[in-house]
Amino acid sequence: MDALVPEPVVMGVVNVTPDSFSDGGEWLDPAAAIAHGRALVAQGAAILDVGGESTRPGAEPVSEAEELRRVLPVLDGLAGAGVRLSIDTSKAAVAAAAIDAGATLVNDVTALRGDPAMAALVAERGCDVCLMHMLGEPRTMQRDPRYGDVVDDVRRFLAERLKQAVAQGIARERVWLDPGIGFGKTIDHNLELLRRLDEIVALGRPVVVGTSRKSFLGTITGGREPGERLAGTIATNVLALTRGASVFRVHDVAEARDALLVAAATLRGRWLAPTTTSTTTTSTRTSTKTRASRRS
Ligand code: HH2
Repeated sequence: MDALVPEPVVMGVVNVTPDSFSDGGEWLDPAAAIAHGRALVAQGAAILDVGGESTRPGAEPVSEAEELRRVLPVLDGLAGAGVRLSIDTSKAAVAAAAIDAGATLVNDVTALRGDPAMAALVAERGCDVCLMHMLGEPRTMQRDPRYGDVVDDVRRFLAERLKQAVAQGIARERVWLDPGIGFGKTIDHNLELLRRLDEIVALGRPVVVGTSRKSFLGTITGGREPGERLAGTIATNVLALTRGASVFRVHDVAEARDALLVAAATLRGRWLAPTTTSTTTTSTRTSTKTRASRRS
């Protein structure tokens, strides 16, 4: 099995929001967001995930017009940057405009439940879609989340959403799955999902993991702020790789990419020339500003 470990795909996060839990407000200006996206490409991102609405615990929804206003100039500015573009949205109108601007992946944290028009749009436009598990909705999801067996429950949910997507005309090969780390989960739920991620991978579709800077990493390490959670992010990404995850959604692309390439080469027992290039060093970059986290 180890001989088959593919090159990990690193998805860099471009949050065009005032209130994201780790970098809110840093890239709200379109020019800053475009420059940030280009920097992530230089660091080796294969995908840029552009989002205009925070999904942190307690976040208030954003209107369609505002979300479009935030993400469209950034997608336009990043088209031609040499990587795939993903739109992190649960609104079909935002996804449609993003696809027109060059996005080829819809990252929908509601797994096509947020907007009744989303499944038909994805089917018609033939793009890839990431279906993520979330218990409840961002405003309330961290209020005492409960499961029978968290891994069984999340696996069943994702299998059902995959079935529904296919029933609505989306090709099975276009669907990626994500356990939704931090979305209606306690620390123990997150850890159990990561420990038994192979059970989600067994559904037979690419698995995306998003642990980057999330607050369970801060809590486990004794109260680290979001900008101090890179080591925890890398540890969880490498472990997720060993359980078969293939796409890693991160804020700190250069470091995650290097760790994942070395871990994948080690699992395989041989290295492959990387298909993404990284032209930045990881040792001289300044750390991102820290901010109190509200995500578990
Ligand atoms: N996590 C966040 C947002 N989108 N999409 C997927 N597929 N998986 C994730 O784990 C995931 C996601 C939250 O992180 P971030 O975008 O940095 O924060 P915010 O939602 O506050 O903007």
